[in-house]
Amino acid sequence: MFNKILIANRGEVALRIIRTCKEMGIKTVAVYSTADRNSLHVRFADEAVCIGPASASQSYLNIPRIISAGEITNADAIHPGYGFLAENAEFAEICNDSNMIFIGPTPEMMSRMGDKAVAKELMKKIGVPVVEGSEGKFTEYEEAKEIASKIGYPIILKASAGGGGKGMRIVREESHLEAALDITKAEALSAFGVDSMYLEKLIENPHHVEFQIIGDKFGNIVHAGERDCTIQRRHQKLIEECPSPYLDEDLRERMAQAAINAAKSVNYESLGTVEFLVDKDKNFYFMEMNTRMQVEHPITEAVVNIDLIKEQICIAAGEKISRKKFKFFGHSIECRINAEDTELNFKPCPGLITAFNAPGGNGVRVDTHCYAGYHIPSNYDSMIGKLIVIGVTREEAIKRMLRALDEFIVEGVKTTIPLFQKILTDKNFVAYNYDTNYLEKREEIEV
Ligand code: MV4
Repeated sequence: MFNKILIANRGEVALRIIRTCKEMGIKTVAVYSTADRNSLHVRFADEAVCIGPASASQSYLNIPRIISAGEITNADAIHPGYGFLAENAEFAEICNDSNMIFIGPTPEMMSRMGDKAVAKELMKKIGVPVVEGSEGKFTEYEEAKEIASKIGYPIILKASAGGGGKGMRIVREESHLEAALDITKAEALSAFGVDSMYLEKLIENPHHVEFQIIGDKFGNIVHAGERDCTIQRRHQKLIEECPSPYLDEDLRERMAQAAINAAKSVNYESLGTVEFLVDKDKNFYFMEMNTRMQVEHPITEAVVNIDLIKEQICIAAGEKISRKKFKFFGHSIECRINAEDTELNFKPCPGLITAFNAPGGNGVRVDTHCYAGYHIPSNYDSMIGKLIVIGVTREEAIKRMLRALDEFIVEGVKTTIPLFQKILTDKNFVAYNYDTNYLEKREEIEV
């Protein structure tokens, strides 16, 4: 097992990883920017190294400084968390070459799944359902036009290096295709450095359902159920729940098998997530595979009673998967509480938290790095924390979430708590009568 892990991240996720390390008897090294000097991950780690100024590109994305911090503190592994460098294959390779094990899959697995067009072709080859579309990648308008007219409009253009909704554009008629392709290619070039694209038929009003995969270095691959992340806004998930109310047992079993086959096709190891869209007729389609821990992992932890980060660390250290069959119990829901003004187009509200009370009690978990007197920096995401509840039934989980939201006091900055109170009392939410356009529709109605 590892002696000391450097956590190449900040905020609630850095804290989340430190907590598991402490329980495992592993020492921890925090890295931090000057904006995070007073952050809890700095206080709770055994050692902390300042790696640069506030801007992420000079600190949490600065590979040489993170590697140096690991070397001077004698870390033998690096956990990337989510975001920042978590899906950067080059970073994983540099960690491993510097004799600090990257806690995640191999760089090869990361780059194969990181190219969404390559991953999709691989899935098609092994019989995992994908949306009808282009074969491989293209950049030229003439090629896009030919494919789109064959499959029919509306279509969606996607950057092969994108993912999570970045570098995507819906095109409803041929006359818009050329301009849309130009803009999407330019966006992809500036965001990812490559402008190759693929396209597919647009699935209207889909549901987002993803499966948690766990693989070890011995070829064992299991799933730990699904998460329904259909409530999103501009590709930012707001609410996640497990199990998905949209699946019946038969569909769940078929999707789980497809997710396992997807992971097997690259001999996947570590934690991973296979994301699907499910359409109104309950057809499902592979979208992408994320090669990292996810923000929403605690709802899976709640229903299967596992520490996913412990599992991930053990796998990276060469251990076998601890459990091959999971017993699922109850229903879990997570709300991502952000410092945002929902009445001003979700404008981020960084600043000083003057009063803070995290809820507790039966079936409630709060993952946060915030406290009264904490200053939310403007340089990073605006997440205050995650509120996770578990109940025996979905109905109980919703009631428990409302009770916990009532106890959640955050003063000094605007938060998304009032929005969650509205959504969780909306009869359409309670009846699971919605799709991925739920919030956009609401916003149209409410303005
Ligand atoms: C799509 C789609 C419709 N048709 N692909 C967005 C995230 C990325 N992983 C895939 N995404 C989508 N891909 C086809 N062919 C609609 C979305 C999409 C979406 C998916 C899940 C949840 C929210 C969404 C919001 C907008 C678009």
